[in-house]
Amino acid sequence: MRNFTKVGDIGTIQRALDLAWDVKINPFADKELGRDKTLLMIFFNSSLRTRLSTQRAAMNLGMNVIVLDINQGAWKLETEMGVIMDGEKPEHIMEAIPVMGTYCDIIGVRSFANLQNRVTDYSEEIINQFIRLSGKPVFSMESATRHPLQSYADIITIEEYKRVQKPKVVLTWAPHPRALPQAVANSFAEWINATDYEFVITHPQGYELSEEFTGNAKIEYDWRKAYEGAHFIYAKNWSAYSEKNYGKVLHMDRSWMVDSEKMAQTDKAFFMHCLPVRRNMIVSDDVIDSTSSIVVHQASNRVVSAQAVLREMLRTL
Ligand code: AN0
Ligand code: CP
Repeated sequence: MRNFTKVGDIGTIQRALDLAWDVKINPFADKELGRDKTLLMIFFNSSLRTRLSTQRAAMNLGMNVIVLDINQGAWKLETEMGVIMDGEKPEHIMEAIPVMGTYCDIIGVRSFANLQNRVTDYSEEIINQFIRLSGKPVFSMESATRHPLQSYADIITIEEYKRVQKPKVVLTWAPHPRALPQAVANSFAEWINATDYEFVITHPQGYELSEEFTGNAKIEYDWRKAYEGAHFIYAKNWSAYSEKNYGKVLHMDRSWMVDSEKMAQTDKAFFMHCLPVRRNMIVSDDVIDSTSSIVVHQASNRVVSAQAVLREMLRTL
């Protein structure tokens, strides 16, 4: 595997899971594989889990790691082509990316959607520029439209906790005060669609996601019906995707918050969220503090997904 930006890059879900169990059984089995190899992690946006879990995964594989927060100490980077650079930004990605490529063997990139222009965001300009210009294998640490390392960890977590062969998995929109990308929800839908689980997405009118990602999932506007018999409730906020309202917070309807009344409709469902999560906006304290909440274990699996991906990339260097 040269680049990793979506589920198809790693192959089938079964293969992804086999690789993950392999990493889980013995996390240090491949610590020679990364010897004298350097991972460069580039962050255009903040992170807690991705940064720490990916670094930990790389260290388990014996790699050296360099981390750069573009917004803290690096030159501000111009990303537009053909511009007269008389503004704020002293350096262009046309030079910066190939230069960064010379310092490492593998590059991880985190770059969120700017939520201003749907066409620009969904063309995945930033991560594609890294793939085109760096000369090195590139993986996504959340791009404009996807967060594959998160979705991979989510599937590992569901497999560990499921009590039936084909669980009912529900992705529910939940309120949030600021506009967030659709990436986590898109990616979760893309990965769940690659499984044989029953999959329902529930959200208020106006928060429809791109059909490119939702595929054949059942869209249910009535959360009561969606929650009925669910085995996993996966909460996430996202801003509007529609052309007219792209990137907007249409409302913060707090009746969509995941609370114990809603969880009581399920078949003893587990509560999942990628984190960071706003308590008593997305989920009530009593749900996230209950034994049905598996968010910390879910976050711990980010080391496993990152290590499985890095191991595959190291093997093809
Ligand atoms: C980001 C998002 O919703 O895409 C990152 C989640 C992993 N969340 C926030 O910015 C709060
Ligand atoms: N879930 C996740 O990617 O978290 P961070 O934004 O903290 O990396």
